[in-house]
Amino acid sequence: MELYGYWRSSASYRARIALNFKKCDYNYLPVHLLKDGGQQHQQAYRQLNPNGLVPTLVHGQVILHQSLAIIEYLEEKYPRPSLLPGSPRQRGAIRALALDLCSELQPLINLRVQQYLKQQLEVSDEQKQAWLDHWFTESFTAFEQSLNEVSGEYCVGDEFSLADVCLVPQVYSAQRFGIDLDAYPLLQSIYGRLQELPWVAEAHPDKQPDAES
Ligand SMILES: N[C@@H](CCC(=O)N[C@@H](CS)C(=O)NCC(=O)O)C(=O)O
Repeated sequence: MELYGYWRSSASYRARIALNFKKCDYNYLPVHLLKDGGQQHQQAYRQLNPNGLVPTLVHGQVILHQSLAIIEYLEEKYPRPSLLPGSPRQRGAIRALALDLCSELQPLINLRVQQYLKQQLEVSDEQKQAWLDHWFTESFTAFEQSLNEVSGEYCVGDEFSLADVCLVPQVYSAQRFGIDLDAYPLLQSIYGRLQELPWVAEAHPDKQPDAES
């Protein structure tokens, strides 16, 4: 199994956590998002992932893009331990929280969006930071409210799930972009607990072969 990714890409980080949780052996193949004009745009890579985004999973004849599709593929191939535990109601809550982060927040703060703001729309660094602050605040305020309803030890109840897989990288990104997390005590305490899990710790960007200081 091969995972094409970038050390501090949140979507790659999600896939790494899921692969580790499922105890899958995989080769990690770095795609540098900034070098050579962005290796994700090179034709050889776009043949694997037409969107020019990481991650991509290759498993035999299977080539998959979209981290949530990759994770659902792993879930179906290797159902135990499950990333969608609990009742239909809990699984619904898990999927909703995962989508809140992966479909609503992350696309707004992605590298290509930030590059477009800077290069095409010529916004200042202050305006770009205001953009990031705004979307993180919108998303994390709602997420904290949802956690009040559905969390236990982890995002949904007391079992690790896909929602936790998605939360860790988004909090890492928030810290990287200097977002103040004081208003989200539940989110912070769950994040702290998640960091101690070995399959999460091993997936940390700083532990990847392409990590830069
Ligand atoms: N929805 C996609 C998002 C993938 C994505 O946005 N990847 C980012 C890194 S987190 C990327 O490759 N960005 C490169 C770019 O914007 O040029 C997924 O979950 O796989």
